[in-house]
Amino acid sequence: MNINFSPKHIVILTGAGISAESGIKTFRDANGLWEEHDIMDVASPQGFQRDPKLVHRFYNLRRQQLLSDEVHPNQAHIALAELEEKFQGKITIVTQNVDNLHESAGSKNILHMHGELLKMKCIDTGKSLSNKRDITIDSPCPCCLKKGNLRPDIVWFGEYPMHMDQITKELEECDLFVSIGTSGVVYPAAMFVEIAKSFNTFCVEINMEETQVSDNFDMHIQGPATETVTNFVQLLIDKE
Ligand code: BJW
Repeated sequence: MNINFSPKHIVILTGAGISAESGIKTFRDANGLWEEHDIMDVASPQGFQRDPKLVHRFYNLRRQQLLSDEVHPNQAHIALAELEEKFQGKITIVTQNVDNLHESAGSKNILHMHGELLKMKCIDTGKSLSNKRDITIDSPCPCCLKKGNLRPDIVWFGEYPMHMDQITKELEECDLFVSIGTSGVVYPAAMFVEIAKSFNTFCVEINMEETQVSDNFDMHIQGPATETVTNFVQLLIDKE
């Protein structure tokens, strides 16, 4: 494993695989979240309209787990935070994850493209508010005071991901793109490697296994994130 240049601007895309070793379930692996739930029931605006109680329960349970003592950032999150601290150039983490483990590890420059578990949104105004509590269909919205007007601040299927202008700009400007622990099946994140490649950016994929987009990368590093990300970060720090 080596790269023969010193990058100045790194964009790192993370997916559920980076948080798997912190005890948070991925979506599509065996025993993943989508084995227990139909995707469109819990992660679409139509599902929420049909059964808001079910959707609130799904996100309440995930929020409770995130806030419990059992979940902590792992070595991969910590290595990325150390990289941001030591690296002379620019590091941007674009995460599809709705957990806060990059923040807890100490990373600063993070774009949550699929929203955040610890935020809720007023359905009428779209205003986003911090939230650590369960939401129910009877919770009054602190913004408009109406009951039943709160939803998780999460990007569901068919909705436009957050920060896309900023992400596209960063993908056009970076000289190293690293994708960690994502299956590459959900768009637009799945096409970030193609955007980066079209600007001749060196692209690295880190995953437990080959994905359906592996062939688009210049380098594929296989293994658990806690080992592979730590080793890759060390390589980048040694180049400094
Ligand atoms: C490890 C590991 C370890 C495990 N170490 N690795 C037909 C064609 C193309 C597109 C579409 C289509 N029909 C519809 C669409 C669009 C749709 C889409 O992509 N659908 C696909 C399913 C086909 N996308 C959308 O609707 C998005 N919006 C949109 O496209 O707007 C229009 C637009 C167009 C162009 C530009 C801009 C906008 C919105 C997508 C919203 C996704 N939301 C979810 C749920 C909400 C968040 C939540 O509840 O948490 O986001 S779905 C779910 O999938 C979640 C994730 O962020 C996302 C990605 O999953 P991820 O992270 O890749 O997890 P897994 O489980 O799939 O993979 C884990 C990986 O880790 C595996 O590879 C393992 O091997 C690996 N791994 N342990 C290293 N220890």
